Amino acid sequence: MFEHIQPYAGDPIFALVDAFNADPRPHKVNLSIGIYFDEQGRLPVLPSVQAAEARILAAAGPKPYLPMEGDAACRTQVAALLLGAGHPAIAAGRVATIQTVGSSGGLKVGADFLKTWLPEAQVWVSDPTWDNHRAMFEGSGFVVNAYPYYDAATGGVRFDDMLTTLRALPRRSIVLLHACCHNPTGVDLSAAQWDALIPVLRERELLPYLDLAYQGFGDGIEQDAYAVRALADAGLTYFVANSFSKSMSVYGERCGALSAICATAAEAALVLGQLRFTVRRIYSSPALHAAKIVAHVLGDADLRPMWEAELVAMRERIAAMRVALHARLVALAPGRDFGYFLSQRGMFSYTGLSADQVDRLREEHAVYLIRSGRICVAGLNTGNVNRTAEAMAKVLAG
Ligand code: KET
Repeated sequence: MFEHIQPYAGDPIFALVDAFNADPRPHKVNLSIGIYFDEQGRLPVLPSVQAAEARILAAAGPKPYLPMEGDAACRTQVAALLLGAGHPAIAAGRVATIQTVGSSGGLKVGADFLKTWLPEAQVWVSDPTWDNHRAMFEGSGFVVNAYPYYDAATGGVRFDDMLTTLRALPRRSIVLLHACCHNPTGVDLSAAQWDALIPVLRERELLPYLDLAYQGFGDGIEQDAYAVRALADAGLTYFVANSFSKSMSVYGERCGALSAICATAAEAALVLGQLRFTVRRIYSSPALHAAKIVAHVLGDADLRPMWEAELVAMRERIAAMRVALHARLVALAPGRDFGYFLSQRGMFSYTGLSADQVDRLREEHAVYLIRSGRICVAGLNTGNVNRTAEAMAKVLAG
């Protein structure tokens, strides 16, 4: 029955985490997966989330099924977080938000929905992007193409080439965009570039699909929602999948959402209905505990500012690690340009290290990063940043 099954090569990110965990070297450094670790190298439990969970447990409530679209309070909070409370699109009933199983669940529900309702469309992702984007959309039956994005020569965005490619796409093409903290490069569009991109999206009648997995890790909760809000303000129809895995440090709880911002309330109702059906036939309904965490943290007058301050502290610690790594590398490998560590945003930096150099870092120095050369800066701390810089300098020296 199953003899013909091809072995699964494993996911490049999760496989590396397994290899890291199995590595007996005590000084090993994990810069592989996009997870925020604290100064002690631990996965933090945010006090705001802890307080929310204490309240949830104290209430000792029953555990019914949630509806297919998820918890109402959670969905309301998410829409307000993304667009800003009282945004006209919300007031007009043009936003259909569903709570999903992580933002991965949201991306996938959206992909299946779009394959049903825009079956001829093709998907365009940035070159490069998170590997799972391609896998997810191909898994839903789409042809996935790449538009120019990262410019290795300048460390910036090939913005003109990106626009030229998007201008030539058939109408109703699906364009996946990282709303902030681009994974894997850490290189984002500026506000001015978003403003220049929006008319192209509109004129070509493209469907933007935003992925917002790192809200708060770039410049701040509000600033990192610039793209989400600019598209809404411009009256575009688009999707946005957002995650709380990183921003609330609740990876395994699978807290995420998918929102469709539509032209009319009637369209939003149609989209919501079909999103519900899509959920029903995949996993029926999302998780109750995830909904309660998100609704409490975002909706409570005491917990919300706590969480926002905790997010600031995570962002600032990453920024301090960028500065520390940069300073050490400049000292150890003079004449090379490491300015990208300071200009790139969010959890990731794209080092330009080759796959061979990445292998050497892992094998000779127990420093783990994925073979594209992406490092998760949030895995650095004052205890391992110098070692990491020394290892990188040695590998760069040949
Ligand atoms: N989108 C992006 C851009 C992203 O980097 C991740 C996770 C997700 C969505 C998924 O988030 P969630 O809400 O937990 O389903 N990225 C890291 C972990 C992973 O690969 O799953 C990573 O790139 O390391």
